[in-house]
Amino acid sequence: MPDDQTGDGVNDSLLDSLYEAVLAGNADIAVDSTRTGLGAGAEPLTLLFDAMIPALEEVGRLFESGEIFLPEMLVSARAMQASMALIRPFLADAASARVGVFVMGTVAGDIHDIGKNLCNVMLEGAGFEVIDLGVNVPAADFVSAIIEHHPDAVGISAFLTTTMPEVAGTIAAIDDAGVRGETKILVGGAPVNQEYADRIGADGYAPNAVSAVRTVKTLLGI
Ligand code: B12
Repeated sequence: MPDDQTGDGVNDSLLDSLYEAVLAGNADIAVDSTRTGLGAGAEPLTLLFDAMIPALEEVGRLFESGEIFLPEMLVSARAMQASMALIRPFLADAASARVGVFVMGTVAGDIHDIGKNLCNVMLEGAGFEVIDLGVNVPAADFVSAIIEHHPDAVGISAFLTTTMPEVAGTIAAIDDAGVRGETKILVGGAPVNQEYADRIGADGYAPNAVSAVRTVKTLLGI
């Protein structure tokens, strides 16, 4: 069961029901709980970080230990995405001025996008124009996007240990194409860490969407 870690007074039973709904993959209840919470003035980030994300972490643990299988993981992901759609406007509309352009994508071979999408929403909320290349993005497409959009920063996301080498490969392709220029490269995703980011020559790493915004702003001197 999640705690009200942010202490903004959201009813614990609402957080519990949202947590259980995402865990069980019940999108209807997840959406209902999210709507009720938002209607009662709950902080969107509390719903995310104290209920929805812990539920997906538990889903990952249950999958790893063989207690649930891919279909269960999929319905939980769908419940999370349905709830995130309600939260998105609260986070994305916060910015008053545009501070930069951010190109984001999940590497080739990888279709995980919930974490990436959450980063996008928070970046938009901080004033970035986000160009989302989607999932399963070949290194060459990151290079083309840099040539086309001249972004202030590029985010490369990976969620599998098997697709982590694609992060390094993408940075190498950007370097080889001679388009790194003034662009800062951030990397992230569940298996990525600061040590790996340093080793492959990324400019920054962040473990979650909140620190992704903080890190890119620091890198760009905003
Ligand atoms: C949901 C999920 C799925 C969904 C994805 C749906 C979707 N649209 O994304 C589905 C069911 C499709 C799926 C499929 C698979 N999955 Co999966 N999945 C997960 C799960 C449970 C949750 C991931 C998630 O969304 N977390 C919530 C978000 C909010 O957190 P996050 O992803 O970490 O993102 C945050 C940070 O990482 C950071 N961040 C993310 N991106 C970026 C980018 C930048 C630039 C920055 C700065 C920061 C940043 O900010 C985010 C927000 O705070 C994880 C378990 C886990 N603990 O991560 C397994 C997990 C990632 N999956 C796993 C596996 C094995 C698979 C499959 C191979 C299973 C299979 N046998 O087919 C397939 C792979 C398909 C493929 N080719 O990509 C393993 C990976 C193991 C490993 N070490 O490689 C995990 C860890 C589960 C486990 N414990 O075994 N999966």
